Amino acid sequence: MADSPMTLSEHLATQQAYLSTEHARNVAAVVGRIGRVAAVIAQELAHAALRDRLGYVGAANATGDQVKKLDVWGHDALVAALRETRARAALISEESAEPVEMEAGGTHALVVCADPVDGSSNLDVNGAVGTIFSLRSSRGKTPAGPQALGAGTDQIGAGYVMYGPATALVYTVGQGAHGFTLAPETGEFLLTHPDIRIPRRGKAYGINEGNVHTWHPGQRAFIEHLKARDKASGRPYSLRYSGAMVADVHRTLLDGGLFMYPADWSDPAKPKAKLRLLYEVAPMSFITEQAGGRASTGLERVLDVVATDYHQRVAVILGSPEDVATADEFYRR
Ligand code: FDP
Repeated sequence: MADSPMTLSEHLATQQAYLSTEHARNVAAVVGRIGRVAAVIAQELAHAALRDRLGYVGAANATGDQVKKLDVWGHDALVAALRETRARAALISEESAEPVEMEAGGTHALVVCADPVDGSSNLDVNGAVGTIFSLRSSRGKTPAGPQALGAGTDQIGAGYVMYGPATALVYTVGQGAHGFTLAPETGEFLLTHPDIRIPRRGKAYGINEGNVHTWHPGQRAFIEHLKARDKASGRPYSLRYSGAMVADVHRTLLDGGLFMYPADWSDPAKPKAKLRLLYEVAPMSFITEQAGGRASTGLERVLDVVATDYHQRVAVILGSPEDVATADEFYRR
């Protein structure tokens, strides 16, 4: 009989050697706790239509998006879960304009940046959604929230949970990207995708093509390139887009290709991006690089972009390294 797969907590223990002792303990506590709250979120999503949890609350969040009932519920569930660990010092969340400061947990306490329910436009149509998180050091400072600002390379860990037909959790502490699947009968995440390696090139791209007229000319030319027929290089690529970043990035990590959300260049003096740096693009870019992929804004490496605002937005092109390198070339032409 095959050995039983490693649980998330067993796997977190194997990663301790790659982090300083104090950080390692806190990362294991926070990721383990996020795993447990994810199992609860998965249950809530499964029952949302039955419990009248679908639809909007009738207010906008810090970045102007209309908030859904499950966004608020997910934020509250995450805050409560993190408060139960002693490893956290603050939470930067899509659903809160300012950091949620928590009782300081010592020099190695963590600042968690999270989008509790990402892809919420999929909620009311029973589509896949996710939770994204990023971990940084509080450096023992109070308030801890400002310690989240800085480059993506400062992240100690990152991960996401995808609520699809199965609930999947992928995380990194800078030593590869590892994927787990929730066993509903035990509530445990089990290692099903150890050391994910993204293919060097893919066959599909994900982008909201309805925005084509707002794109940078390099972005437009790149998409035309992907659609052009060339048997030798495997083109045309197929279009795959779910509308939830977590689901689109998860597919891209496993199958290769690209996930893109380019900026709106209608006013070239002020390009406007949509996705948020701290709790969407930086963590997903960290995970992608750890899987052997690449993540760019078209103009620079995402992880080098310095956050100066909690809800800063940034363009992203991430996925198979050779595909992203080709996209960058189109931006330079
Ligand atoms: P959503 O607005 O539904 O929360 O977080 C933003 C996000 O979803 C991503 O998950 C997703 O990739 C993107 O926005 C979808 O945006 P479009 O509807 O503009 O394509």
